[in-house]
Amino acid sequence: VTGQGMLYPRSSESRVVNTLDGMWSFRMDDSPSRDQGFTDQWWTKPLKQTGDVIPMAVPSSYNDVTADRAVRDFVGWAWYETDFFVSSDWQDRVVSLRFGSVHYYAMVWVNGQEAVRHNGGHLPFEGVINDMVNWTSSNRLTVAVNNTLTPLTLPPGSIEWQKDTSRYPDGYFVQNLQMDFFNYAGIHRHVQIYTKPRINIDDIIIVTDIQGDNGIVNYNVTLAGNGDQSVSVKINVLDADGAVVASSSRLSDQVVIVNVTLWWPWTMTTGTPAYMYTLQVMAGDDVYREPFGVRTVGVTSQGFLINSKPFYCHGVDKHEDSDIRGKGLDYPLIARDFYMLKWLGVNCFRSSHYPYAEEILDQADRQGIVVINECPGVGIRENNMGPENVAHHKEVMWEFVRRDKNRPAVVMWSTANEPRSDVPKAELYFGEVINYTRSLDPSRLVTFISNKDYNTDRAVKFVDVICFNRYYGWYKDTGHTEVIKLQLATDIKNWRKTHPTKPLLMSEYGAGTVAGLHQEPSYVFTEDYQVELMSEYHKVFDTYRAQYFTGELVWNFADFITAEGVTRVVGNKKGVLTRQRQPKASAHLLRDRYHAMFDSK
Ligand code: GCB
Repeated sequence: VTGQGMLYPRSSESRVVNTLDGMWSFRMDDSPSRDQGFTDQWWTKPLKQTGDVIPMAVPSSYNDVTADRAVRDFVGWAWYETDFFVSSDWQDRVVSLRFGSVHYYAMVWVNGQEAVRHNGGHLPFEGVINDMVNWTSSNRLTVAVNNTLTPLTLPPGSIEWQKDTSRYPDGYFVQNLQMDFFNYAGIHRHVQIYTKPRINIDDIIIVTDIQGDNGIVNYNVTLAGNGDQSVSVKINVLDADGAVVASSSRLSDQVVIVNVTLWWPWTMTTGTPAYMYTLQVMAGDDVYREPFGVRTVGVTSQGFLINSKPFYCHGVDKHEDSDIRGKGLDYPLIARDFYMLKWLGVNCFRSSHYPYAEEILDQADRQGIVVINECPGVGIRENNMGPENVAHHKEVMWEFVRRDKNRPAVVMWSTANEPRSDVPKAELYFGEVINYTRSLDPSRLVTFISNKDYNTDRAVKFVDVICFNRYYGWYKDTGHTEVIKLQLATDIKNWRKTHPTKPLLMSEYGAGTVAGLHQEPSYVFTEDYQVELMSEYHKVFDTYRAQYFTGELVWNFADFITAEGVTRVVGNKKGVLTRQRQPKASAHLLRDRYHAMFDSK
């Protein structure tokens, strides 16, 4: 009755969506074995019978909600529990339990029976629970979450044991990270129960094209639960006012929107920004409405094309990160971030370093902000490039493309951030991952983010756009903004010489800045230094912008928290906004720059 699709749970006349968000019960398994929950089968009884439980917000990271360091820094299995009812009217329908994301490894039981498990954060998963639920009484939902990162997870990490008992307590270990952000954990996005008819719409793929004034919509609908039964099908394309502009009675077809309104990024002076259509699919008793935009993505040796027009990306790198909730989904925060993206004049962001919530991408689609969609492949080292790693990486790309394939805002997939792309293994690894991703979605571009040099990197030859991160005047030549121009220009020219057919995008540059610190002459960590450093980069961007340099992303949109360390001052302070999303001086610099770009395409 259910297939491989992962359509967003949307209510319709045939579908009901209930949320299980709220306060759940919570406990950590801090037993010496870290495995008591499995030995004692905690899912078979109410969690409070296994020991003390505390209240925990869902969705949220659990780390920063309490005042307890043991919760913040916990590594291992954390257990959650809640109760729910289902309507007895749903017995002859498919009842699914869906998680928007749980970080990292999740196991789910309903009334003590396993419903679903999932390997990896940031992406949705679901299970059909009809055979497990009580239709006339309460149901117990238990979720076990393990945040341990190992050489085989994505992102990879490792556990380091301290065996010297004269210096560390028995069984002491730490989680080592290969990434520069806090490993927030827990049930990060919505938990929903939704129902659909037995014969239902399982997946919808939409790929658009443009012919003159017309929009070409190629779509493919997959059904589940129909067996050999023939099902009546009606497909309508609705415009933004709900009027039918094209239709078909086939599951797979090409339809034409005459005089189409194209989807454009909001700051382009051409066209209507972010115009969205809806594919209304009616199959048997099921109805599903999938939003989409009509636009094309292309690339030449000179840069990006959207709807065959050059697109210069002036944007930011982001994180899902905020006070208290960590990586937990939060609507006020999403709204604020988009107001501030627009305030800054941003037309593009990268979902560094993992897939963001679907509710965030909805806003990108509807507000016309282009997304470079990055997978959780951050910090891949040579020992993370084995066959098992490749297989898991491909699985993650498959889940990621399945989730976001119909989003007009997404123009490029980023398969990794700053891997060891200078080792021979990287050639095999990224050749396979990048080509696989391209085969999953030939309608978009594919890349990874390199911090290696033009003459050492072995994987950029596979990408459509060379994206590179540099910290001239920060990690190197600290305090010396005077060398940035020369070093960056040399860098750009070298990339071009070795890869003359690939446009370039600066995917990170920035400086750590504690809001409120000022000094003249400037000094590292002051707002003045950040402004000065960024201005030097901008001069070089402007030299190459008319040529093959196709975009700039500043690191970072906002300050964010990291693991504790002596190079981080309560987290990474390279935001142009504070963690509370208030501007530093550099935000005004960027705003003036980006707004001036609106009309200079
Ligand atoms: C990078 C990483 C990013 C870090 C940043 C920094 O190159 O991609 O995750 O946070 O540098 O601030 O060091």
